[in-house]
Amino acid sequence: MKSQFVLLTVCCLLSAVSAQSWDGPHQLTFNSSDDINPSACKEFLPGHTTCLVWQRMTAENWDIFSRFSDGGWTPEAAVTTDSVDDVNPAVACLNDWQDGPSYWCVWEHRVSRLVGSIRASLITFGDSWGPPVDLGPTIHTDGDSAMPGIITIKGASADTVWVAWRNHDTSGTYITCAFRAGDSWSSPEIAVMGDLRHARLGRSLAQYYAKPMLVWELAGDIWYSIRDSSGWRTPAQVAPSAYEDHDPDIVSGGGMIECGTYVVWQSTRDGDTAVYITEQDSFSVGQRACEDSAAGRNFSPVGADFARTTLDYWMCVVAWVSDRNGNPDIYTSEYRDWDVWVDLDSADDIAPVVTCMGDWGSQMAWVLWQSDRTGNWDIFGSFVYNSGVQETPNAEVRVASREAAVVRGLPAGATVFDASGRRVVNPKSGIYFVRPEPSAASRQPSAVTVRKVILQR
Ligand SMILES: [Ca+2]
Ligand SMILES: [Ca+2]
Ligand SMILES: [Ca+2]
Repeated sequence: MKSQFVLLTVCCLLSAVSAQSWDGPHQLTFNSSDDINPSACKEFLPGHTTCLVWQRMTAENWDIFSRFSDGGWTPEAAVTTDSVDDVNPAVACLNDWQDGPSYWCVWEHRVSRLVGSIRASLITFGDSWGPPVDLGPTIHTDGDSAMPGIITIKGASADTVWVAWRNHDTSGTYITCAFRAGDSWSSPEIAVMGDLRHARLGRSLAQYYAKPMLVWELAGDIWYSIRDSSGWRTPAQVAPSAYEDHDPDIVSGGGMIECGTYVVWQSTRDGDTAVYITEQDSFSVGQRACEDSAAGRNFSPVGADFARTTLDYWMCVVAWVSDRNGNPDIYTSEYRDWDVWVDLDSADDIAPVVTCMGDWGSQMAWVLWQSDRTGNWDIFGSFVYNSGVQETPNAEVRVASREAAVVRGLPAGATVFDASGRRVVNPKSGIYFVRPEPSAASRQPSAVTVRKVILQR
């Protein structure tokens, strides 16, 4: 019994240490009205300025507000305070790594119970939000929403801003998109038709110039499409499974940096409601991103590009909600910690988003979410720093190539790592890095090649 108590105590200490890697929670709204639906830049941001937007019930309709992290958080700035409901904001950053960044905020502007438009407004950091621009119409019914998303795509001379939203009319349900190249917005175009839900916009895997990418849910499966110059590609499925797959998100790669894109979502494929993530160069296989045992239900996964690891490519932060402690709490997995709680307040903590920023010396991730712990909904956030981990000449874990071999079962004695270099004791199907048992003649781990494999059970 004593040893069990000691073990339990150690586990509690380890858990506390892990969670303390997140500094917070910091309360970011203080209005006694409801502040909900936070959103923040998905792009990895050079410097230290990201933008948080959310909606607040004021004067009996919803309005959009913003704050900027600039070392601390700037005072609130209204994006729109007009007399109809303005809901579901999203924001993206235009940043040339030299001047002050600019940000586009988009949201649903509900003119009536059924009809509205997608509006966009621009701000250069330090100025005020500009007058709103209508990007295109929306039709919504009770309980559904256009949920606009926005992302910037780095170009040779200027960035392109892409916006996508869910729409429907008598011809069916579809995703509409519009883009801004130069000084004007394009007319809306239909990206994907179908009885889809939970569409999210991000960037595809790319070398230097990414392409817009959409994910969505259709009849319990996850699908994606990428837009080439000729239009949106034929949709393809993400990590097919006969079980229920819901609520995908795209974890975008960095702006000027060569790095990939992941898809995260929730699935019942292991018999519980859990969060899964693909590899950055294959959307065909998912690996679990949360605990197996006593993990409760895990849902609403989101992510952002983050940090360089010993595997010499970029890893991401994924945040989600888990109710394993009896109420919704915020959890994350990131490059060094697996299934870490960010906040365990007994209130309802939901709707997380992730935003990451920094320079080559230190990188910072914020998880932002809404909580009702104050007696009304407010926005809270916690942050973590990553000083970066450099590849060293004698690093034990290294990748020989980015190509993965498909294997069924692993060689006896092999050591298995996940994409962030953590050892995996009982790997499920997924993408791993395998180091064979060194021979007696070669006990130097650095002399052993690590192979990337797709493990199929
Ligand atoms: Ca309003
Ligand atoms: Ca909670
Ligand atoms: Ca509030």
